[in-house]
Amino acid sequence: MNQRMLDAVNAQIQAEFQSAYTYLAMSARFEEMKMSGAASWMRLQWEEETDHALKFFDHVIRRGKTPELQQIKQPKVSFDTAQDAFKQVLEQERMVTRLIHGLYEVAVEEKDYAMQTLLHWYIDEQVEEEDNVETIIDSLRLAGQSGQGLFLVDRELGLRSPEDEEE
Ligand code: OFO
Repeated sequence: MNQRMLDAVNAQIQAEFQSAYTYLAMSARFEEMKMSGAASWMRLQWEEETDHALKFFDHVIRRGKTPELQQIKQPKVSFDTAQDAFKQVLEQERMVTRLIHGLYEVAVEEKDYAMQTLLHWYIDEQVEEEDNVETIIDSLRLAGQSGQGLFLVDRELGLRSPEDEEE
């Protein structure tokens, strides 16, 4: 792995941890809103993003290099409805998708075939994540902002478990 590739992966490790941190802050906000299902969903998402960061971290080490961890900023989280929150999640995931695609372009330019193979997993993962979040936004739209519909969606979000996630 050359220096350009390593710098790009270090930046992506930061982005994954940053994203994880934002989800944890969103989990706290949902706890405050007494939506424990959505809070639990966000907490699992925090775990998943942390795993994404570690997958890059381990790959760098396996390739005989040393990851250089970068600063994680304070997450700015502000929303009053679940629909708003999940729209922000979708924006965030679309941004991560762009970063992953950018990283793939670097891997192609640098002829880093091992990195390209690793990134196939992330590219697929992003398609799945965006799709899941769009489905949640649709459910929230149908449920409306209050009442039983929202209660049911929150309960469903709380059913997400680590076993649902593919490695
Ligand atoms: Fe959902 O972002 Fe990681 O890769």
